[in-house]
Amino acid sequence: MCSQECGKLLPPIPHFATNAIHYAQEPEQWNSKAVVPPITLSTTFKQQVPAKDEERYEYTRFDNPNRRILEKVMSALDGAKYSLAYSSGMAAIMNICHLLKSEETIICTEHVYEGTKELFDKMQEEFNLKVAYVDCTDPKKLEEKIKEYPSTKLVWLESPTNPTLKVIDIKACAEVAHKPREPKCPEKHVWVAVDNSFMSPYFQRPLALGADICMSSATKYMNGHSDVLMGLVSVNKKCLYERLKFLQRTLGAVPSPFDCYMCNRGLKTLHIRMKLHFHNGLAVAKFLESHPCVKKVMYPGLASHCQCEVMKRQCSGVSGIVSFEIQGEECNAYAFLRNLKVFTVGFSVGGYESLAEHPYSMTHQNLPEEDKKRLGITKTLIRLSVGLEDEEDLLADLDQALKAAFA
Ligand code: P1T
Repeated sequence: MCSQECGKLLPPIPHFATNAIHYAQEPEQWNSKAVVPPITLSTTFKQQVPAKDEERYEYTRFDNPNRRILEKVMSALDGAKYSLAYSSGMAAIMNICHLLKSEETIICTEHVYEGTKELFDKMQEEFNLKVAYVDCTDPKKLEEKIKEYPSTKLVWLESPTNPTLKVIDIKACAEVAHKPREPKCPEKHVWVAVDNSFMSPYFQRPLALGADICMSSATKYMNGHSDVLMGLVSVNKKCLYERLKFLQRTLGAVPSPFDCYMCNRGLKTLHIRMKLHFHNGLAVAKFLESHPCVKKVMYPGLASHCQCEVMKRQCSGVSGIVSFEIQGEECNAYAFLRNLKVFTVGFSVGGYESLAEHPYSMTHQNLPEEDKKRLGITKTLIRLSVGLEDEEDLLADLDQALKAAFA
């Protein structure tokens, strides 16, 4: 079979690289005139007068120079008014959960990172929030769920989803969630949050598509070097920002100045890394689609992906995450993973290095068996995070491991 690409995607976002490199980082703002923002490790800052001043630094949990730079850069990249940084992607999600009051409902797309589901389920069990799951690849199903749960306050989307790379029409879901409901009052407004971790703002900007909250595990593409754990959230509404800012300060799950420095450094090359992740990801997806040891390839950059039309409407590229079903059984999947040499078997995605994992027994191991079955997380499913190595080395490694898996 000859693999086809999905076709023309959105044009690149103007000024993205210039903003990543320069926005809010003019050397004139610090005494040294350093071109690279200096790292400020101090946890406390001298106060000239003991009065409140929003612009001044007081205590590093509240704000610090490296976090402020990173948050400003991130808001420029996400096309947002405000951004906030957290000590991990999960910490960011936890802060968003705290926007809800007890008895309010989160409607979450059923294809979702397992850590997110575990957190939502715990919030339901112990904090009296309601959680309902639905297949948001069909906005009509989301609409029905919102009607079923009049206390809906948050719709949680992830696109593409982890690990089967389903694509959700963010604009259509946001329109459904934002339909006026009776009684008409601001309290009834449903917030739409999108986990953008698998795309980065270089390829997808959820706020421009109508979402209220864009969340990213910056541990992935944003930092891009597999050496920082971080979460980032962007919003446009001041009321949301103020509530999140309060939670960021009081829950205190904030990143260190050093990690902010590192992530900001990673952002400088995000645009070039994403182009190469796309190039290598597409090459791997096409190669796998034509390989006799592979049953099915899931990659939103291929014409065979059933939501590739949505992808073309909402993205300017596709990342390096490719999932596929190997022929045979679990033992063949294990043998494939054991024989990889350039790809490393490990959790996470989005680093410069290629990784491979077995969602059934790794990232999604705690999902009940019936959920795994319904969501297509089979024993023969493999997820790849295609890195920045040479294309021919990646293809050769996959080829030899696939052959060895059936030898
Ligand atoms: O690991 P952390 O920075 O806390 O981010 C959590 C998270 C949130 N959202 C998505 C879509 C994710 O994939 C993750 C983390 N995922 C992995 C570690 C993984 O291997 O899939």
